[in-house]
Amino acid sequence: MRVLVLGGDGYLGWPTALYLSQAGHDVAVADNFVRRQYDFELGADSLVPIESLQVRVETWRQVTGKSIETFIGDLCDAEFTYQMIKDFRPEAVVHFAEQRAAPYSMIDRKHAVYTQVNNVVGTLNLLYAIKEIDPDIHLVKLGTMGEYGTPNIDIEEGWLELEYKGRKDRVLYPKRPGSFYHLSKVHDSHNIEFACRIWGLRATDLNQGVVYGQQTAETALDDRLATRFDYDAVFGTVLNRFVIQAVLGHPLTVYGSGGQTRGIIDIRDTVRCIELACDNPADPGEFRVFNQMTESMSVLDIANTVAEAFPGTATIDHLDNPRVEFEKHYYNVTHTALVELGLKPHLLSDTLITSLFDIAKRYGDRANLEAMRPRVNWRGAGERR
Ligand code: NAD
Ligand code: USQ
Repeated sequence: MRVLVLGGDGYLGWPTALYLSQAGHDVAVADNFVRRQYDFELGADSLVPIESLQVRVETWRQVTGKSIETFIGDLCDAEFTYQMIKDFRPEAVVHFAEQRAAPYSMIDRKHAVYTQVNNVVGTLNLLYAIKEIDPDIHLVKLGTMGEYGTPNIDIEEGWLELEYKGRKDRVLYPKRPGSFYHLSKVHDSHNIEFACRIWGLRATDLNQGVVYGQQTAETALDDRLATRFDYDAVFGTVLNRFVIQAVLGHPLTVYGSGGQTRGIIDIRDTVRCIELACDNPADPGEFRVFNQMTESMSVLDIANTVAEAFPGTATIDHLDNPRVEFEKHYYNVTHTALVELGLKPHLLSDTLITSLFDIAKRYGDRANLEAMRPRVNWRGAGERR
């Protein structure tokens, strides 16, 4: 299958492109490298060094003999987006190419506006390009579990069967997300559902939980194929941060009591889920939602699990929560659709955590401890203009 991976230079897009290429698909990646610019802006960097996209692709060719085509440009540039779809003629488009950090979107007005414009406009350009060039293309879009928030009822896979005053309907699951970033994903979901409904497009919205891990079988083939390993308080995600903090002798930074519970998933399952979604496309006109997570854990449980697996001493620090979120809440998520398609989840294990400790140790001297403390506060006034 011809698969175009948008955001193919990022933490998840790059390993996904390699996984699909290794599985025999014809793969192209697109990116505008804005993720590398956020690092310059924030004075942060991936703990594991990453090569340029050109070196990555050339290394992949040397190691496997397989080629990956590249498209360098911005999805918000409609001309670029249309031309790329016309040139590559994908059967599936996997869309990772968004600003994905909740704290980044909460820095101030400018970053909130940037995040929503980048994410919503990029996706809208893509929907139009698909509709006008080849409406049969299957859009596989990365959404997020955080779109739902933490409602006091079970979370279903995107849709809810509702009975109200004696009448029944199937409605999009009500959303109450926790950042302007997460809201951008809700806006995307509505736009995509609308495009499926009015133009008959086919789409799968993957509401993914927090990803952890750094290696896949393919990225491990050569150091130059490595993907990012972020630990800073803006882009570092919780489990990866705790692993790196333990290795650096930094207290594990649990925000508030740590009772907030999230869906999590191993990066090796992420890449497999994408392949499963591509191999089993949505029907024309169908807006399909899968909850792409394999287990739920509270932040404190994640911290305790990492601390217990750590061979030395790891301490836990409860910081004042910089975010506005429930720390005590109900959380029960349906996530069976991908398993029914064949996913065999890697649940969080000491073996995986130990392998992450080894990676963190190897590159620990690159860490900047200044980047560890959260500086973005949800209640902050932000930039005034
Ligand atoms: P990332 O920031 O590492 O990768 C995103 C890539 O998209 C970057 O390389 C960036 O340069 C590119 N990009 C952004 N805007 C673009 C634009 N307008 N045009 C072209 N390229 C653009 O993020 P990631 O962690 O790989 O996440 C990928 C996707 O998965 C995101 O949509 C994110 O919301 C979703 N997701 C991530 C996680 C996680 O834990 N990392 C969890 C759930 C969902
Ligand atoms: N947290 C801590 N300490 C930390 C970092 C985070 O307690 O040092 C807490 C946060 O307060 C939050 C939880 O851990 O309650 C998760 O935070 P996170 O930064 O790991 O993840 P989040 O902001 O939700 O965003 C990440 C990705 C995003 C993706 C999302 C999936 O950056 O792209 O959409 O995970 S989900 O959370 O399911 O929406």
